[in-house]
Amino acid sequence: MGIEATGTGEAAASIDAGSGQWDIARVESIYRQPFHDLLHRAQCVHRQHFDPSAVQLSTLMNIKSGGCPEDCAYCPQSAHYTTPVAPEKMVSVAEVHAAAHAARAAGATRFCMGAAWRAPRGRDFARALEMVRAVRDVGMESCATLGMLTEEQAQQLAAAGLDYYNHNIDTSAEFYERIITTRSYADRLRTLEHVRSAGIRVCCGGIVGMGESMRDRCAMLVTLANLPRQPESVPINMLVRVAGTPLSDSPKLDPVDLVRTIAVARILMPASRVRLSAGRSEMDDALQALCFHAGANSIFYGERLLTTENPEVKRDQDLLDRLDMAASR
Ligand code: SAM
Ligand code: DTB
Ligand code: SF4
Repeated sequence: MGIEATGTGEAAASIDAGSGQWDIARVESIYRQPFHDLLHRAQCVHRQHFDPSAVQLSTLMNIKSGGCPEDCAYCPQSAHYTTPVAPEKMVSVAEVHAAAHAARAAGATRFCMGAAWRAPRGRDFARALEMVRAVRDVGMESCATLGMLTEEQAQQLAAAGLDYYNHNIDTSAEFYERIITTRSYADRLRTLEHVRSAGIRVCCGGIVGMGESMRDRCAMLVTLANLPRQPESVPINMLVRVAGTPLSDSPKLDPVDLVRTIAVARILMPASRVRLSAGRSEMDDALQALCFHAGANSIFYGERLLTTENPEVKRDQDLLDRLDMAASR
């Protein structure tokens, strides 16, 4: 049984130009305000831009698993670490087509393809372009996350009809250097510029629970909110601690900090889809409900993320039903 998209759920949401108005000290004071004041404010902002019962559903597919040359300390797909993930060949266009069909039948509206690449190259990139066309043929919104892009590659993806490109800044510029050494924060921002100038919508967020400070979380949200145009989608991932990665023993994040981070994201980026992303398998229903109340209005939907578990479709349908939430684009 699928979830039916209402298609009417949202108020006319226009994405704010990132006006550069946010600074870290001000955002820290928002983050730190009394919990119920913060949630009230986030819920008010949410209702000015969205139907609070509407949720956008994205399904992920890993089109190239493992063996990545980057050293992201959180990632089980990095070739630098010995993890349960084995490198595999890129999947076929037919497999993508079939998976997109199944995702649409289950109620998802967006199909997101992830590849464990530093950057796409040659024939692999040509195949990724075909995959974008295949997803469009199925009638879903398409999203891809393939690593760094040149200006030309972004334009080719746009020409293939790509709707969204996911490229996360992950954390603050300061903390980033402790998490990834094989590329810079500036590299990340450059790809985002290429995506924007090609006319593709931006999906950009980060990870909480990596041992970052409250200030790092706020600084990350300030960077996102002050982009020349705010990202249309903002995934907030809670670290999935995978054996063999340098962050496998990170202390568990206080769930209150996850909720605060989502509320602040909602306040700073009122018209963006804030996605409660990785880590939901470890969250109970009450915590997820609180995250929706704080302004999250999108999830990854389907039994797998890229290499790790996500809640079963039936469990999500049941939770959304009980919260009177329905799917919308
Ligand atoms: N290789 C491309 C890149 O890094 O841009 C695309 C795929 S990469 C796996 C996409 C995003 O997944 C990362 O930017 C990170 O935010 C998130 N991610 C990866 N491993 C994670 C983990 N263990 N827990 C939470 N999020 C994770
Ligand atoms: C994003 O922000 N989260 C997704 C998607 N964009 C590509 C990936 C989460 C990955 C979690 C770990 C894994 O399954 O490998
Ligand atoms: Fe590679 Fe992306 Fe994983 Fe980093 S997050 S190791 S770039 S797949």
